Amino acid sequence: MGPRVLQLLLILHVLALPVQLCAIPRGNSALIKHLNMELLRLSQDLSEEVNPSVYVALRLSADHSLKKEAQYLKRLKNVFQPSTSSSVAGGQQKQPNMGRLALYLLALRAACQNIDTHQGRQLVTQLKYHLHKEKEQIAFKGNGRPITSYYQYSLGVLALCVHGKKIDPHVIQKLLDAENFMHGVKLSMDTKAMAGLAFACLKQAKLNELTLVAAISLAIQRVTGSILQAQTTKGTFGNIFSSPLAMQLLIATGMSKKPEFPKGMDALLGSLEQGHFQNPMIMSQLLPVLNGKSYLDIATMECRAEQDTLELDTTCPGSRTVILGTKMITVQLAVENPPSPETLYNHSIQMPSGSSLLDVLRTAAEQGPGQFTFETQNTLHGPLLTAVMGVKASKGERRYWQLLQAPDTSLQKGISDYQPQDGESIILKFSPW
Ligand code: B12
Ligand SMILES: *[C@@H]1O[C@H](CO)[C@@H](O)[C@H](O)[C@H]1NC(C)=O
Repeated sequence: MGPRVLQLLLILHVLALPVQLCAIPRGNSALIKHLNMELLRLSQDLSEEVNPSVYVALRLSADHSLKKEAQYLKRLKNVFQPSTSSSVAGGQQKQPNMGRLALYLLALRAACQNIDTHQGRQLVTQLKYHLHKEKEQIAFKGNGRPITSYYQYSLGVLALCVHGKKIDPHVIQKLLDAENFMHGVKLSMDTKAMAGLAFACLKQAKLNELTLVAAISLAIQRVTGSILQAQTTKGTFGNIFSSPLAMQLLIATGMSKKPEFPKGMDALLGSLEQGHFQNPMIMSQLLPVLNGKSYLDIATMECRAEQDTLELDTTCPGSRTVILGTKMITVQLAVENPPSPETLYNHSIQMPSGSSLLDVLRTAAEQGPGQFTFETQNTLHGPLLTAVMGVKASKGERRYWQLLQAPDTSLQKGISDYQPQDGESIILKFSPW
C-alpha cells in the first residue's frame, strides 16, 4: 500500500465519520426523535417557506424546544397576519388559500392562542366565508365539487371545530353528502382521512343538533370502516404517504386497539427507517402519529408543563441534503397533452445520478432554447409543476400535469423529491382530476 492510498483511506475515514453519526438511527424512539429533530431543523431554516403544519407537528410532540417553537410562531404570524407586525409579508401571497388559512388556525390553537380578539375573529370570519362560498359552489355551480377540494373543505371545518366555533349545519351537510354519495368523485384516502378527522371533532364538540350528530356518527363509522378495509398487505392505507393521515383518524376515533393499527405503525416506522419520508408536509403529518396524537388533540391542548428538552444537533447536515453522484444517468423525458396523439417533446437527458426530476426538467430547458419550457408554483408540499411547453390549466379547469413513469405508473412524489433512475422514462401528461 503506497502512502497516497493510506492518505486517501485516512481522508475517507474522516469523511465517513459524520455521515455515520447522522444516519437514520435504529430503534423506534430514536427514529421518532430523529424525525422530530428534522422538523425542528426545518423550522429554523430561513430558506424554507413557513408551514403551519410543521408548527402543529412540533406542538403535538412529546419533546419540545419551546424557544424555537416560539420563534417559528412569530414567523408564521408575520406571513399570515402581516398587519400585526411591522415586517412586510415575506413572499407568500397576500390571501392564503382556504386550506392554509385553516392550517394557520390549527397552529394558533396548538399554541393556545386566544382568538377571541379583533384579529382572531377576522380570521374566523374569513374561513367561514370561504366555506360558505364553497358550499354554494358545491350546491349550484360545481355540480357537487368545491372550488378547491374536499380536502381543504375538511381542513376548514376541522379548524373551526378545534376552536369550538359553531359551523353552519349546511356546510357540515355538504361534507356528509360528499362522504356518503361522493357525487361521482372518488375521494382519495388522504381526503377521506381528513374528512373523518373533521367529523370526529364535530362529534366530540357536541355543538350540533341531534339529527346531525347521528349522521356524523354514521359517517365516522363508514370512513373508518372503508379505511380499515383498504389496508394493503404491506400495512399501508392507500399509499405510504396517505397512511399518516389515515392513522391519525384511527387514533382520533379510538381504534388504536384494532389489529390494523400496529400493522400500520410498523409500515410507517419501516418506511421512516428507509428514509422515504423527506417531504416536510408528509413528515409533519407523520410525527403526531408516532407520538400517538392526531389533529383532534389540538382541541384540548393546554400548553402547560411541557418538556423543553429538544436540542438541535448542529453537526448533522439534515437528511434532505442531497449528494450528487459522479456517475451519469440517462432519463427519457416525454410530454403528452391528450387527446392530441402526438408527443409535444421527447428527448433523453443526461444527468448526474441522484438528481431530482426538477433537475432533469431544468437541464432539458437549458438544452435547446424554446424546446422545453416549464413553470412551477411553490406550495407547502414543494414546487408544483404548473405549466409545460406553455400549456397550463386555465382558471377553474380541473387539469394538472401528472407525473408518470412510462407507460402509466403515477409517481408518488413531486418533482423536487423524485429521483429518476438510470434508463427511466418519465412522461408529463396533462390529465384531468
Ligand atoms: C388535492 C391533492 C392534489 C390535487 C390538487 C388540486 C387542488 N386544486 O386541490 C392534484 C390532483 C392536482 C394533485 C396532484 C398531484 N399530487 Co397531490 N394531493 C392532494 C392532497 C389530497 C391535498 C393537498 C392539499 O390541499 N393540501 C392542503 C393545502 C393547505 O396545502 P397547499 O400546499 O396549499 O396545497 C396545494 C399543494 O398541496 C398542491 N399539491 C397537491 N398535490 C401535490 C403534490 C406535490 C408533490 C406538490 C409539490 C404539490 C401538490 O395542491 C394543493 C392545492 O393547491 C394531498 C394529500 C396530503 N396528504 O397532503 C395529495 C398529495 C400531496 N399529492 C401527492 C402527489 C404524489 C401528487 C402528484 C405528484 C401525482 C402525480 N403523479 O402527478 C401531483 C402533482 C404533480 C405536479 N404537477 O407537480 C402526494 C405527495 C406524496 C409525497 N411524497 O410528497 C399526496 C400526499 C397524496 C398521496 N398520498 O400520494 N394532488
Ligand atoms: C420517445 O422516444 C423513445 C425513443 O426514441 C420511444 O421509445 C418512446 O416510445 C417515445 N415516447 C413517447 C411517449 O412517445
